Amino acid sequence: MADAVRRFISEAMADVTAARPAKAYAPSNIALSKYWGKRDAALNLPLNSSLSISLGDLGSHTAVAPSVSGQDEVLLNGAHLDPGSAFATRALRFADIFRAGKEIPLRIESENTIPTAAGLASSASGFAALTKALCAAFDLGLSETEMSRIARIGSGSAARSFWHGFVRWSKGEAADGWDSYGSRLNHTWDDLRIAIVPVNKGVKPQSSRDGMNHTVETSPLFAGWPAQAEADCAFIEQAILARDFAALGPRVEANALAMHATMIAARPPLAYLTEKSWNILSRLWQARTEGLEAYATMDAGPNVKLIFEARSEHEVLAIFPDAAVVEPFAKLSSAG
Ligand code: 2P0
Repeated sequence: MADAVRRFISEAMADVTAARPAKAYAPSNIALSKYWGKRDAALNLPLNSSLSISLGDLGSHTAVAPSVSGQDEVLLNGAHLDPGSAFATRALRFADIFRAGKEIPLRIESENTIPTAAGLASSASGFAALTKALCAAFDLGLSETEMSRIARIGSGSAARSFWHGFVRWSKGEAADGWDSYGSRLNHTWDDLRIAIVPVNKGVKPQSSRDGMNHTVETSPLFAGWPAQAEADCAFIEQAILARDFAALGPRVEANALAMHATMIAARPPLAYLTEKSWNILSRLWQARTEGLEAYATMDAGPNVKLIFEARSEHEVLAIFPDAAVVEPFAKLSSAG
């Protein structure tokens, strides 16, 4: 039997027989409190809640249109993909949740303004933008909450990419995942900055999905993770509401390092962080002993992201001149 989300979509799609051209944008997001581990792999239901900051203009633009060739077509960053490739298969399988056996050939075209698969969460913005574009192409008129719940099935972190600013993805309790979706924190922090310190723009050796499952199955340190992550998420939300950077920064970094510790303890070990990543962390920790107030977070890839306030930007760039600084609350240009 279909799960609750699939039943919901099939009811919304009941009278739909064709797509119209539609475009959508979704920002990428960086988790300040991480999602790592699933309680249901098919529905992408997490073992713990997570909280992210969206990256404004850095994200995915996705267009969906009827395919004139009559065959499904998937393009990524301007290139036609083999329909059997991993990315195309995942995108088309996701579109099938909407089409549910109906003959509606689609052309799906996605452009990332961030490097794909380098641990900068392009699957999050990609599935969020694809969900928005499919909902518009089929004229479903769904809310962001409803779309977040659907996008989660494509990629868990996509549940957090429907809003700018801070977003909390509550893990939910229901077995069918109905209460597991993202919601925006009604709180801005104009001075907050994220810097991406590039280590490697290439494709990572192991997908976060495989890495997550391997860690849950084999890491003796994983048992302590879900409760700690839940506590970190609540603490980080409070620090944001209080706009208390001295509380926020250290907990963001500790949460990321605890996640990486669960991976390093997996058997065999899983290490997304490379020697360059650790060198960046060493330089950061040294600078902190000299007064810098910046903290690091790392995802399923080697790049290091720094979080700090505007007053530290000059100092951060002096130490990491190749860092790309993002202003999450700046007025957005094309992002919409
Ligand atoms: C996060 N990551 O919270 C965590 C931190 C990576 C490390 O969400 O299997 O691509 O598609 O649900 O969403 C990356 O995992 O995994 C991720 P799936 P996803 O941002």
